[in-house]
Amino acid sequence: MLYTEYSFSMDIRILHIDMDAFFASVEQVKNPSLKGKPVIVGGKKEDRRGVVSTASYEARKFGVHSAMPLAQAKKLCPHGIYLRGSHGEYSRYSKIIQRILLQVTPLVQMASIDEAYLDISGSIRLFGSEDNVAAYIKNTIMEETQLPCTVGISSCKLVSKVASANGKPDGYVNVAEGSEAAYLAPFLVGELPGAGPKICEKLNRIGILTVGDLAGYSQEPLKRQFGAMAVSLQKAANGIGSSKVTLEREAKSISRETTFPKDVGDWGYLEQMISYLRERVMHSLRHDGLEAKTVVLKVRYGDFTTKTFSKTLPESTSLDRVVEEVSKALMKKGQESSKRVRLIGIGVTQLVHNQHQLSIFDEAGNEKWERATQSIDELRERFGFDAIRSAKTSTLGKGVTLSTPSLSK
Ligand code: TTP
Ligand code: MG
Repeated sequence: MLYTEYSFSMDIRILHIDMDAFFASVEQVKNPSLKGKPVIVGGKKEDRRGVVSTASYEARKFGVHSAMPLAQAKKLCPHGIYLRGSHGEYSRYSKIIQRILLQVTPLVQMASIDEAYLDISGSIRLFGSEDNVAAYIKNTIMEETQLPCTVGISSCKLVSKVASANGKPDGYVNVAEGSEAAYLAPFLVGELPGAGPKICEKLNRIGILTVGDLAGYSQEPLKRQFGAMAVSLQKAANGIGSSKVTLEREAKSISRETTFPKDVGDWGYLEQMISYLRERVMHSLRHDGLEAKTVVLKVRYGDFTTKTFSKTLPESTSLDRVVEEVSKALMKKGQESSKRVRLIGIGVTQLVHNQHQLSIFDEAGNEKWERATQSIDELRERFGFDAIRSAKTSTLGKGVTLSTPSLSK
């Protein structure tokens, strides 16, 4: 049946991710002998002044926390390992994390060096579920950086942030649509982002201890106490908040990759998978009205060595046919090693806004291809990417589910 008119509504789902004990965890990755030990970043043990930047969860057991004077931390945890920290490294890891997050959706807002909000509304279908999106992010960050993080998902930024804070460390909390207020109700008001000590003290004085107390308090007396802020406080307490993620910058590349459940040695199969991933990349590229100049193949072998092979075209393109030829040549290079493959992916970089108009193709034959591609794109936009499958990817089965699909932009 052909549907000429259809409508659908999509619930907005916001994912918040925050790295666990970020600076301290990076130090533990850099020096694995520190794993499982109380690591305090902020200064050397002999420093008299200064405050704690962060403490590993092992050190937090002794009461050490961010912003505590180092002298006090040393009293609480004299056997701790005190480090000055390496800020260049933290930024480097932050960028790696951001790159991974951009594989899930282009709608990523880095809120600080170790946290981000993602609008995952449009990615859930590809991953199968919200839980899969969270698992993908946690697993990929762990695989690429060895760093733990916590993820919260809800319908707005505020609730997702509370959820991730509450799931720490190495956790995941999903607050279902409609249950935001009930989820927040038992927390102390101080757990609401933005409710600082002064506001909390004022709230406590009028008998408001929990978020639930605040949500149910009558508005008029609250207005007398807090003025205009009363409305935003009660909104927050009811789990109503912004779901708008602010984008940092435009996409620099588009890629798709997948990790196999078992290492693969069959290059015929790998070629089909690459064809499938490439078609998805190119579809997304055209969807955004872009063309690319460089094609990159990424192969992670069974022994965890990762290699990238790339080729830059004389002219930018958005045509599958052109990129297919390049990717085949790159696959030959990737195959030179006889190792089995753990992960494979393909991407395009050096993106420019569409240079070519349908009617002015220089190369004979391209116009036909472009028209055919356009029709396929239109059908896929309407009925989903897998509604049409090319012969090259047919033996992958209907509706490929990538074990770790990656949608990077
Ligand atoms: P946070 O995310 O607040 O803390 P965290 O990642 O160390 O621990 P967790 O999220 O698991 O509770 O901050 C991120 C980094 O920012 C942190 O590792 C160090 C730095 N930071 C400071 O330098 N000073 C501070 O007061 C805080 C709160 C953080
Ligand atoms: Mg953190």
